[in-house]
Amino acid sequence: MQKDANWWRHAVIYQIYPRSFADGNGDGMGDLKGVLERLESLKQLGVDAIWFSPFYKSPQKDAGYDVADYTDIDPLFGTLADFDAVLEKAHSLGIRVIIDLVPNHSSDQHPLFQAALKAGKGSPEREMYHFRDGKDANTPPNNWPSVFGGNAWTQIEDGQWYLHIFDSSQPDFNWDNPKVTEFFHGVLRFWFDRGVDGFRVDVAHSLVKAKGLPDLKVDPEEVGFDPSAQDYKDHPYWGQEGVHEVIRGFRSVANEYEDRALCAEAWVLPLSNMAKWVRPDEYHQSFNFGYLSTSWKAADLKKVIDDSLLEFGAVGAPSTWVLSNHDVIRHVTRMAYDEVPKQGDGIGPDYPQPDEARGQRVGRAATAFMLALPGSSYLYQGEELGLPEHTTLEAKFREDPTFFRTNGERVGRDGCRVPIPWEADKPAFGFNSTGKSWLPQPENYRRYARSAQEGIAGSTLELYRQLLKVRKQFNLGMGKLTWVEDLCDESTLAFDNSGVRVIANFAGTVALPAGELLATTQHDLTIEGVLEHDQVAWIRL
Ligand code: TEU
Repeated sequence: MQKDANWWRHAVIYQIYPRSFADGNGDGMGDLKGVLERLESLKQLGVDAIWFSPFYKSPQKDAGYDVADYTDIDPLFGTLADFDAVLEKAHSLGIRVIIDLVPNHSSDQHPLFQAALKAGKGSPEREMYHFRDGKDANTPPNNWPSVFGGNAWTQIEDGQWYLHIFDSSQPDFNWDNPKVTEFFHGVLRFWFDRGVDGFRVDVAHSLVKAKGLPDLKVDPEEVGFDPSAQDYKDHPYWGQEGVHEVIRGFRSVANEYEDRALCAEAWVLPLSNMAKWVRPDEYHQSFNFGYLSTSWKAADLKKVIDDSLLEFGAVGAPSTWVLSNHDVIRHVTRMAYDEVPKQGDGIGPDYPQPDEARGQRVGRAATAFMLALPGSSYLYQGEELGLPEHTTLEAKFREDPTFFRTNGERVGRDGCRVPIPWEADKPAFGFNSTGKSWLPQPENYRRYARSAQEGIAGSTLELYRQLLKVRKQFNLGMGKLTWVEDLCDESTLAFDNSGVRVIANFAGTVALPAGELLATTQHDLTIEGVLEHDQVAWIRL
């Protein structure tokens, strides 16, 4: 791997969701062998790094975000040797690898939690987690809700309760206990020593809880998880000041090694708050969820980009940009609607179905716009195919704990996690050779298969390849954005970055300025032509 201490400042990072990328052993569940076989395709796509969602030993109650052993691979996905092989091959292809750290909670099957259960009330083992007596025999210690629905406390046999901000199978660690810090520094070193290039840190904003675990002052039923509805200054577990000390600890471990990077998954708003997470001695990057949540509207996009560059720039950090991941409705489907369900709620067969053509058009434009922005971008597996959400998944296939904890009221996130299609005419669309698939693939995935797009001018796959190629050629990730104010109004946005002019049209048509057409979402567009609505063009200045 070439040395580059700044790789994370400009990298395009591709998220692999191991359950659904490629299945090497044919059991219907993706695995590391499958990843190894398909790595070349990511090289051809032109990404700089991969982020792996969890592949650790886990009972899979929350698709692997319930870790029972932080330093071993679940047999579902393979072995440590399989991981080493993936890492080696990725590095030989010039692709860096970051993995997921889940420090807010473990699985209830983790030996530390099992020991805590056994050791009993008041023991040092229980101090690794948050065990408390209830307000009375049947009332939990406070009113905190679980992100997945219901209460954040579960009572055990001896009457005590334990805290879980997510599922009851995911007890929260007690980050006031130095033993927890020590444990996770060990985990970081284990993987850094093995050669990983960094970590994406799960729910990075929730690790530290307010002293005494006070009640939420707002109605938990109402605000639940929505970050925009919460007052962070006063919130007892999202973005507590003490969490920054924990982050500095992670950073000092990363600094023991060369060229490593840490990215925070912190759903905190406003952006000025999020920027605190990427101060020079904290995380290198943080997902820009403000950007993800912004709809395809010229004025809103301009504002969120300006705010991001300003706020992250003020602390010397690059901005990141992201449109899709394994927790949100895929962006080509989100953008097919005027109104979409709340983050995490998902779309089921009873919800109005998306306008697929609109979603494709706007979604491709949104990506072409994003990939020209300076900073680092995240892509979610399948989006390079324009893959839509599975919006008609039947209840019997659902696995997301959100579905079960809300009695199906919120269908949850399974629709964006369906195995991706590789070959249109193969079983399971080439996900494996047996045709098994842990979630059924909808029939329209055939059209989106990689084989149906490879070498086809105007396909989404070829669009992504071209965008990534030009982005690299002009080093857009390290560039500087300047708005072309004369071309910016309520229906058009234009900016220059490193000798490339990017024009996005939101309504009507717009004439293109002179210059070589480097990339465009509008197939067959020529420089003499006009850019239609919801299309983007990159032009050499
Ligand atoms: O997600 C953190 C998080 O709080 C949300 O994205 C959440 O998934 C969503 O709001 C549910 O409605 C991270 C992981 O990305 C997610 O997959 C895990 O389920 C969660 O942490 C718990 O580990």
